Amino acid sequence: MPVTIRSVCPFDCPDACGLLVTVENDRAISVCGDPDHPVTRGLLCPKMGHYEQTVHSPRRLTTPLRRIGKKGDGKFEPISWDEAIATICNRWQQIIASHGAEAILPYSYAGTMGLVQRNAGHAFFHKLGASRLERTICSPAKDAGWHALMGDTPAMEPTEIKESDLIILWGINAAATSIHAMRDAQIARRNGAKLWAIDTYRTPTCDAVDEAFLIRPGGDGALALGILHVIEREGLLDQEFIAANVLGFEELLAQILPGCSPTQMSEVCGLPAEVIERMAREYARAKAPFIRLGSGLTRYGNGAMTVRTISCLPAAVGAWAKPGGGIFVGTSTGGAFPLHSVTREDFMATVPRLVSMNQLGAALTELDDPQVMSLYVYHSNPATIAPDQNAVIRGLEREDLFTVVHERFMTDTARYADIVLPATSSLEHPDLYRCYGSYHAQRCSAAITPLGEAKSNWEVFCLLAAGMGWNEPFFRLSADELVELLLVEENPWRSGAVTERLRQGEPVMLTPPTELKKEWLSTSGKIEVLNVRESEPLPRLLPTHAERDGYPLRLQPAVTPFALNSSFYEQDDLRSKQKCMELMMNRIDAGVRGLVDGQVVIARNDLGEVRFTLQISDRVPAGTVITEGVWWREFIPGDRGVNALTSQRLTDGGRGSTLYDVTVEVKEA
Ligand SMILES: Nc1nc2c(c(=O)[nH]1)N[C@H]1C(S)=C(S)[C@@H](COP(=O)(O)OP(=O)(O)OC[C@H]3O[C@@H](n4cnc5c(=O)[nH]c(N)nc54)[C@H](O)[C@@H]3O)O[C@H]1N2
Ligand SMILES: Nc1nc2c(c(=O)[nH]1)N[C@H]1C(S)=C(S)[C@@H](COP(=O)(O)OP(=O)(O)OC[C@H]3O[C@@H](n4cnc5c(=O)[nH]c(N)nc54)[C@H](O)[C@@H]3O)O[C@H]1N2
Ligand code: SF4
Ligand SMILES: [Mo]
Repeated sequence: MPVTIRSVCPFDCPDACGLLVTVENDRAISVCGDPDHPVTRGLLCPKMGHYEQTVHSPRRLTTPLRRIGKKGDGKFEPISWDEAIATICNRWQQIIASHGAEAILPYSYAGTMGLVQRNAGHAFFHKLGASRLERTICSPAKDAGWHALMGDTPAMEPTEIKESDLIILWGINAAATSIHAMRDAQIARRNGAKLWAIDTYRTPTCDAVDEAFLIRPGGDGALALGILHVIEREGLLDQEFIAANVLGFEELLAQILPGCSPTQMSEVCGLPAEVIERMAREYARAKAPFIRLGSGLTRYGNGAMTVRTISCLPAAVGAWAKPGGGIFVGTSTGGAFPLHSVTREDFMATVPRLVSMNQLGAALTELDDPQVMSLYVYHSNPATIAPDQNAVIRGLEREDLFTVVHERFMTDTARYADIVLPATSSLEHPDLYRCYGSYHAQRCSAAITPLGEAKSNWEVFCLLAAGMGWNEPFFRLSADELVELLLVEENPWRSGAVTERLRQGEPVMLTPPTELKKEWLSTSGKIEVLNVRESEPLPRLLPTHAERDGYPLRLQPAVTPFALNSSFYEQDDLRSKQKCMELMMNRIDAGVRGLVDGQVVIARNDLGEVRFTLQISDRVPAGTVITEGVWWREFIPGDRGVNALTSQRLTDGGRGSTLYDVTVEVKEA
């Protein structure tokens, strides 16, 4: 008899959907969205509609493996867990003796978002004394930009979008990446709200709004400054709100905005001056304008400043004071669960060096004192997703580097491993989930037993701790016991009753301990347009990195609705819905280069060369080229994916990746 089991989507998405999994004979046979979940309300994205095909994929790794071929060839033989753990621990003990523990580098990110499994290695590597990884590939520039203006102010309730009369989907491909926000925006639209999208090309989201504005990559700060200039010039500022809530608006008016006329800003952002003026008027006159800010525009050399500048807009027009008005950047519910009970910073005897995950290529090929001698990768696929793929692969090819990869699939990274360990999927281990697009949380148990000999992240670190001869009782706890440690005390975010419902596996809403949109948790208690603690005290125009590069086209590695970073490429149906390594180019740029639709082309810059199939498309403005998806090398025509063109440079704040801040030239192959 099939049974239905509640679970949670583990992927790096704002929504952490509630799942109903139908299980028969210990197999997941179907998955659907939980109709009673406050955010999901029965709707899953296309990626998760057949999650059972990922879980039971014939491609799943089911035993530990030892490399028998050349690094990268993907030739392995099965070994036992005992042998795998002994091999790893022996090798690490030798490395620690000869080079010190900092020669070992963990690399993990967000293959699973569960609080226990995602952070499962921290306690182990802290005790080992390994180098620490700075986990900043996604959008730390967004947090840095928000923090510079708003301090620790928590995000507004995202569902207020339904009460807005002007919704701006700014640098977010919500139809692909935030489908529940998109659904709420459409509800508002049916009630009369106007929807805008601001993007660099015509995404599916642009097709679903009233008006789409296509901007030059990295030009959003200029657009926001131009809008502020017009709002001030036309007397549309909310002086009363500013006087009561904002610090330093006069300085912005006096020192920055005079140089930001729509004509001047038009040159930077590419939108005509009259469009900037119209946007400013409509924004300022809306009753409750709501901006939903994505991460796309943060992955630039000026990303943090862009977020800070855009976030000034709701303050300028007093949108915060109105139901449905404001800007939503992302929730952070760090206070709700005592994560240090899992991550155990107290296990560190000293504080080892910090290595940026965005600079893995440099870490493996250039870093010394000590050189990185071992890399342990879990729930991440850096050979595919990390910037500067050529440098990463040069590092992974090093014969003297001992690489271990704990994975569900034989990824590009796993192909370079000395030892591969099979990982469970989220249906095979318990965890506690929260998310960054809403204030909910949910716990779940395993729905099926692990496939083959697969083990969860936490189980592997317990085995490694035993293999190192440690007697620490912490490493004998079960994952469920760790979940309990996270739930143990009630706190302002969750009462005893809410905690009890969490224990039972129900989705619950956490309560931010401050009054949203009323209290500004900055040093001064105000929205700090002027922040003298920042190296840049005022928002102003900053250039992207690409402006200093010599290539004529801006390249963007954008997302696809049918994959999530390099996850989901194992599903044949999802893969077949994507166009493999396609480069979208405007016909003007193609014409100048004598390129035709369907032709194989090479995009090139100082870092590498990548083969694409050209698609001439009016969805892309001249000067920009787009490719969607982050493909596994086994499926692509050339030898390198799009990240052979992206760089290890960092953002202006937050030390984030600048994956979208890229220039190339494109020629026939
Ligand atoms: N289907 C799907 N869903 C996903 C993912 C996925 O790969 N696929 N990835 C997940 C992850 S890890 C993340 S971080 C989120 C990211 O989700 P989003 O916040 O939506 O971020 P991105 O998709 O990176 O970029 C959003 C949009 O910004 C545009 N953009 C790029 N540069 C600029 C710019 O300079 N200005 C403006 N205005 N727009 C710009 C891009 O074209 C893109 O359409 O999505 C998550 N959800
Ligand atoms: N070109 C380009 N590059 C990008 C992006 C882009 O849009 N374009 N997006 C960037 C962004 S925003 C992000 S956040 C990063 C994401 O980069 P990653 O966090 O590396 O994400 P994924 O590519 O999804 O790889 C996750 C891997 O974890 C494995 N996995 C899943 N669950 C488990 C588990 O429980 N245990 C273990 N051990 N393994 C598991 C999956 O099989 C998968 O191979 O990529 C970045 N890179
Ligand atoms: S990827 Fe996001 S939208 Fe899709 S099921 Fe998971 S949480 Fe929901
Ligand atoms: Mo991300």
